[in-house]
Order: sequence, then structure tokens, then C-alpha cells
Amino acid sequence: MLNYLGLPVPASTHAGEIDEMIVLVHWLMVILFVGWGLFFVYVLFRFRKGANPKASYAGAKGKISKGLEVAIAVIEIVLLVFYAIPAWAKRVKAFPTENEAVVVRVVGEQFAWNVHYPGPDGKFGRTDTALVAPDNPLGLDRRDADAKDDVTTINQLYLPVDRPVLVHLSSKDVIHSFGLYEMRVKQDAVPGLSIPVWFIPNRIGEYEIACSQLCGLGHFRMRGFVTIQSAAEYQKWMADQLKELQPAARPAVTPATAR
Ligand SMILES: [Cu+2]
Repeated sequence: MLNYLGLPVPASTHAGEIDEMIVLVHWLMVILFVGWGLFFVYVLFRFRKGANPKASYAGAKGKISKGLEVAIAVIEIVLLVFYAIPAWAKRVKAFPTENEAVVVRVVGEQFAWNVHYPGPDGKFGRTDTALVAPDNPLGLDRRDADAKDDVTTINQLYLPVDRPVLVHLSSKDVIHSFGLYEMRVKQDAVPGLSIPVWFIPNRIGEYEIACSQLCGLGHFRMRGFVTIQSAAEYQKWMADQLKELQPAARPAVTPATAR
């Protein structure tokens, strides 16, 4: 049934679990839709005016309808208790530790995703709304010791494959929603809150970050990318970013352009 549903490729370790639940819910809905449809047609025929000139006000008395109602309720309880609640419990309880995970801040704004890596020291530098500027959308204070090695990107998240990722999600203005469809991740980004989200990407490739919450006129272009790389490629990317932060590595200003 998975193929018929047209779901995006699963690219995280928990994607299979979510898909399994979606498939089960769809099967239940198919059975209910067909069952109720057939029952409706049967009732139209069975209780037609020609055969029942006088209406019965007592209603159905058979045991089958009661039995069916109970059976459907039981199936729904099973889906909730054995699939939905355990899957959600893992999302909100079984967080990876900051040591084993790649920790990153993602801050939504109208209409972009700002990404903030803590750098080799593992500490996010100080940010201040007073420092927010077109070339510093996160308001990162580069004078802060913890901020010196911080790496920032816009609309582009790089992550290594097969390692837990811990995203601290926030927003600068309105409610956005961080949607990684292939990773079966979706979480609202709320101003004033830092909401943790975690997942383990397990498929190398380039995917989209979609804003899944109508957040303003430019909502349609609030689109970022997440690139899942091998551990070596990710290390290299990070090393390149850190190199760019070194003042010495910046291209020297020639006297001609300095004027
Ligand atoms: Cu948005």
C-alpha cells in the first residue's frame, strides 16, 4: 500500500515506523469507507418507502451493528496505544545526548531558515537581537569567545548520515513549521521558544526544508535544503567553513579596490 500512497522516500531511521502507521490508518479508512458505502446502499434499498409505508421509530435492534461499532473502536484504540503513542513517546522522550548528536540551531524568519552550528567548541555563541542585520540574520555576537568558531548558513543545512541530529528550533517573527518530509519530521517553530527536535538521517542525498505553516505572503518561497553527506564529506565541509572564518584566509584587499 505504501507505493499507492505516494509518500516521499524514507530518509530517517524512524520513517518506517511513521509510514507503517499511515498505512494501517489508511487500510482502516478503506475498510470503513467501503463498508459504510455498501451499508448505505443496502439501507436505501431495505428501508425504501414501497416496502415500509409506515416508518419504524425504534431504530436498529440487531447485535451486528453494536458489534461492529465496538470492533472499530477497539481497532482505533490499538492504533493509538500500540503505534501512535509509543512512536510519539520516542520523539519526545528518547533524545540523544548533546555529545553523540550533531547539535544545530535553526531559526525561522519571514521567509528563510537560518542555521547556526556551534563549531568545534560545541558552544553556541551569544546572540542579540540588537545585532541582527542583513549580513547577520541571527544577531550573532562575533566578539563572544564561544561565537568565534560558530558557523552560520541560510536555507542550507548540512548533516552527516547515520548520526543523531538534535535541532533547537526557534523563530524570529511568526510561527513557522520545520518540515523535512523525507525524514518524517515536522515541528512548529514558535517565537520565544526553543523547541528540540531529533532524528537520524540514514540516506545520503539532497532534500528540501519546507515551511509547513502559512506564515505570510512569501511563505511559498520559504524553502531550504538539507544535504545529507557521508561523515567525511561533512567533516570536510565543516573544516572549509571554519577556514573561511579565519581572517588570514580572507582574500587580501588590493590597493586598487581599497580606494
Ligand atoms: Cu514560514
